[in-house]
Amino acid sequence: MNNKLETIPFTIIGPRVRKSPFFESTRKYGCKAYTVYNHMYMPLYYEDPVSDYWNLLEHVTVWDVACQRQMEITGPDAFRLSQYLTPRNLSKCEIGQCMYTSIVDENGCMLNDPVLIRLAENHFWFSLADSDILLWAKGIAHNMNLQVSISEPFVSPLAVQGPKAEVVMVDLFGDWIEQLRFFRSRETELNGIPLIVARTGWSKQDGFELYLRESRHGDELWEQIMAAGKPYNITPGAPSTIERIESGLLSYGADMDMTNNPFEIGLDKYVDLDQEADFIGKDALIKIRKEGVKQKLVGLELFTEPMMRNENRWTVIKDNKNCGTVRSATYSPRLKKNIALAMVPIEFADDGNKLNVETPSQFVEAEVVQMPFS
Ligand code: THG
Repeated sequence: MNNKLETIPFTIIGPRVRKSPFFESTRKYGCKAYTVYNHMYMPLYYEDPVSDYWNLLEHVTVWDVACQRQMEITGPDAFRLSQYLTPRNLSKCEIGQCMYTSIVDENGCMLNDPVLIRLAENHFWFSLADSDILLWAKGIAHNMNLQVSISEPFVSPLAVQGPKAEVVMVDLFGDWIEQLRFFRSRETELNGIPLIVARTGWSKQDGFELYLRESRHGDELWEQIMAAGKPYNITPGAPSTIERIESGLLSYGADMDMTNNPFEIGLDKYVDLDQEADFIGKDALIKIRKEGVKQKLVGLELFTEPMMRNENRWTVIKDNKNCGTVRSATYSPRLKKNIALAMVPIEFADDGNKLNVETPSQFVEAEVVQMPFS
């Protein structure tokens, strides 16, 4: 590929796509690229994707992930509806607990993979990936005649991620941060800014998400975290494509979509088909579990020089036949190899299987490897 011939397309910031309460801060701190997620601008990187990645691995980074919008469900039937929306067993979810869930349709196919927080017995936030689940939930609730209120409050997560996230958070909030377990949350405030702090986030480098309840404090919250993180080399950052592929964290729309079921993408352990409660897609998922899946999302190593372009959806080839698709790919600076997530037929999904991948510029040898990559 001749890089000189490439032009870099850009996106104009306009009023139709929403801005997060941290948007002005992200501009001020030099965000160089945004994408759109849940109809909102989301920062992609500041220095460059690789420098931002090292900042995440070695220090601590602050991410504007306000685009992980909340679907709030309250009212007497809030538990019933929330459980009906997901194959995860919510009777095991304590108040204050978070759960990684899937939302599937009647065929057991993925509509979203939110992180849920149970705020009270009948009060849930579904922190959504990039699809319009509020409409789906409203339709379901209306049809079932449930006594619920479903809305999108203007609550905005800000992530603090990296090995030094904990020390920054302790300096800001106190020692209780050390006791906050993975996927637990607590209501708190920071100098009068009401927040929910959870030990969650889309990286495996440890970290927290601060759910901002009052948008007008967005830039103030950002600045306070930046100030507290100064001794620890804090930098602005964003969800890192490189780190999340290394860690095997999935991206809705990239690695999976409405045509995939949770078993194909390795979310088996978040599906409870033996629970008593009914949920959308239960019969379909029971059938799929019985029959087995026909394809699977696997890790691939691609044997070629570092591939810096991240366009994916390349064709996987076996014996001159198309047999799957690369869904996400990146060069890993840490592992010094090209890694990818690819959907392949089940007969080629075992570790060690040799495949090929056709990118726009080359024909690459590849091998199925275990995830997380190492
Ligand atoms: N945080 C919050 N909301 C979100 C995301 C987030 N909504 C959209 C998107 N990210 C959802 N996707 C994921 C994917 C993986 C995880 C979280 C959100 C994750 N997985 C861990 C794992 O796979 O090891 C742990 C899951 C568990 O054990 O419960 O963290 O990042 N608020």
